[in-house]
Amino acid sequence: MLKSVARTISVVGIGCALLTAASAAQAEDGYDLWLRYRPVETAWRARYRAEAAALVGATPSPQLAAVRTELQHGLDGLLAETVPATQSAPSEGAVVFGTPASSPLIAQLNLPLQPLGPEGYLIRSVVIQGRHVTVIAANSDIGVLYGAFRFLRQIQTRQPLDRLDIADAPKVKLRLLNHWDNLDRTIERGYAGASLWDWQKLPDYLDPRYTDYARADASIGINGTVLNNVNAKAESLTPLFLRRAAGLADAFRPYGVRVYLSARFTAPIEIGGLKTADPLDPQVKAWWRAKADEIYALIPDFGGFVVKANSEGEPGPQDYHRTHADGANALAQAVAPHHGVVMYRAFVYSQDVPDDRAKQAYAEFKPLDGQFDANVIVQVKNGAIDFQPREPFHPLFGAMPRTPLMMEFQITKEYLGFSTHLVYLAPLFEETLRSDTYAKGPGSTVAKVVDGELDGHALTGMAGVANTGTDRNWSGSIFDQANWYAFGRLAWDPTASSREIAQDWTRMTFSNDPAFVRPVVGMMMGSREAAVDYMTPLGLHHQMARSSHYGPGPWVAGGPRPDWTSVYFNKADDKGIGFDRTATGSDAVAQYTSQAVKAFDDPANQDRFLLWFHHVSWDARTTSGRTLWDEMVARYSRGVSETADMGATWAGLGAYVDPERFAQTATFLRIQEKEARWWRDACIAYFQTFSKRPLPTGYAAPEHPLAYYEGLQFPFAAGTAH
Ligand code: BDP
Repeated sequence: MLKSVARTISVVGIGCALLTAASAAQAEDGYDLWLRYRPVETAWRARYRAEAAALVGATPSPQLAAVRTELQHGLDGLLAETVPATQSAPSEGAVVFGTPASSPLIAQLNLPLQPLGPEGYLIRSVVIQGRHVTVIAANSDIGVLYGAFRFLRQIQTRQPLDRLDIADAPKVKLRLLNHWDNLDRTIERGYAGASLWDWQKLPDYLDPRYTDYARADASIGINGTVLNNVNAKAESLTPLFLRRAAGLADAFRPYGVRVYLSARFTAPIEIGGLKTADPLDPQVKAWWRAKADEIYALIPDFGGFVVKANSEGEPGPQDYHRTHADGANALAQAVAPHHGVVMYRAFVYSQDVPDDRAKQAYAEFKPLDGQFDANVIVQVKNGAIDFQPREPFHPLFGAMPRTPLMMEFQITKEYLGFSTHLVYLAPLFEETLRSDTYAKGPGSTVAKVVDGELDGHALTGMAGVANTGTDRNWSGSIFDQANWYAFGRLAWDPTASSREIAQDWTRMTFSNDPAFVRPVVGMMMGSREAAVDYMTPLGLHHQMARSSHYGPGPWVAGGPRPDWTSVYFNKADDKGIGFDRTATGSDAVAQYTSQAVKAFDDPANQDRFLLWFHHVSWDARTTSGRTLWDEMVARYSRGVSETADMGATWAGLGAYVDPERFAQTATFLRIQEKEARWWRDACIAYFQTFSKRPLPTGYAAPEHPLAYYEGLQFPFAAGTAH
């Protein structure tokens, strides 16, 4: 038997050598994401074939069937042969998967699974009946699935399979994508095509892409998806759309991805025929309860609601003189009998409060600490303004110890160049998560607030505003896939390293060759700082064009409200630039602990947040020794040259990448360089009207006069409602 397997291996081996050579030249469109499963190099193949020689595991549930399918598909692709599969008999080198309930082999091993909880897994090299095998074991079928993806990653990143002993479990409970998808399939702030959800054909037609979406999510540990825009339409809660959502839930269930919906606060009026949506009105409460019952009848594992209320014109409890807690609790009580949750967003700032916008969420939510029901989690953006290239952590983190707070990051790059700029977001996520709130002394990081450790919360979560769409490559560009990937990995473990995640992603997405991995990871790791430099250096923020948010607009003024303008945030005048948020200004700093404020002003951080917290005179010296004006020009220019460097690095890597992905990335990098220059030139031209200082020697003047930049218009820009 062994002999004949060996013979097959060598025959397939020759075939595959040819196949590998051919596939290097073959175009790829990015559809496979980081789950490419292309054959490993010959040197690894023999090794892996011996260590993953067979698949053993029963498939009594759809989840375990998904495990089997994924392992089969993955191993067949990576090892370039059909790996034999059986239900039970362990052969030498087999991969045995399952739970103690589904696999007698695993049950008899008495593995230490208990501490791994409902979603953790164990991958271990063991001997069963005298044979060396690898077990992928967990308490639940979904845990086994996560373990299977982890096992495949081991091969995809060329790690050894012998002597494995990996135990892992997620640190965060709700790991969700938030889709800002509208029911007409447009996507608010979406840059990767139309919505994946083909509502018209649902629930009868389940596009196979739904399965691939759920596979991708599960491969990085994402366990929930909010299907519709936070600017929700009440219609998403009508029977028609609920049936359609149930179709999606069916498609995602084998992969452990639960469906959630954004709820419009006035749905009881708009689709329920009530006269009010007052959360304390008994009829309103009853309406939400009945609605929840109706949803759970269709989607038994429905996760719950996301609510954007009294924010940017959306209705909410304050319309009825009730608090956010009243609003959240009314919905929470409706889903509580079904174990659902309410994720209530803290992204609020009022038209009527003439206070610094950065202060308003804290002002509204902090007094409500302790007033939310147990199944409410308050969803807080990483910073107090809005997903800017750089913001200090949101002051609510650490400030509401009696309320579970979840993180909201934005994966789609609304403020970071849409899909044509290569900006790897994990360093931004990591910077926020590692920030110290000092709420309970040093080490009270945002990550510890989010994973519940700091205040002992069991309900924990992290949401990422999704960047997916119908583009073949899912995310608008190949490198934007890395942001989806990194979000999942950080939601699983908020202390993970952005660099290590980049390494894994690069290896899985392109190549394991160190001559490729090293420069690409270098590019990725520097890319966010480059974007900060060419868009909003030194703590500037909210300087983009009005409404579309495409390109620079530091001159944006007027319009419906001051805090939707750029001048409100840059406060440029003859004396200097920046928002004074100290005690002499808006005093937003008072919302942070004094140690955190000290850290913001630390020389190491000062340049990062200088103009976020201070109005600084043009001639003030920065930490570099240059004047502020000279430093700004230097930063903008550095951002441009860093994008040019990325283009040059990529240009030298053609040998490692298929032509299609290589060429698209090269073109996007050229767009990025052009747009970085646009940002630099437009901002310098505008701010120079205040600084009235020449550019330091050696720095080129903006290509066009200011009026040119101010006059640029981009009607029908992507991601904007028309
Ligand atoms: C802003 C977006 C807007 C969203 C809003 C939100 O520009 O389209 O509706 O955030 O998060 O970043 O609610």
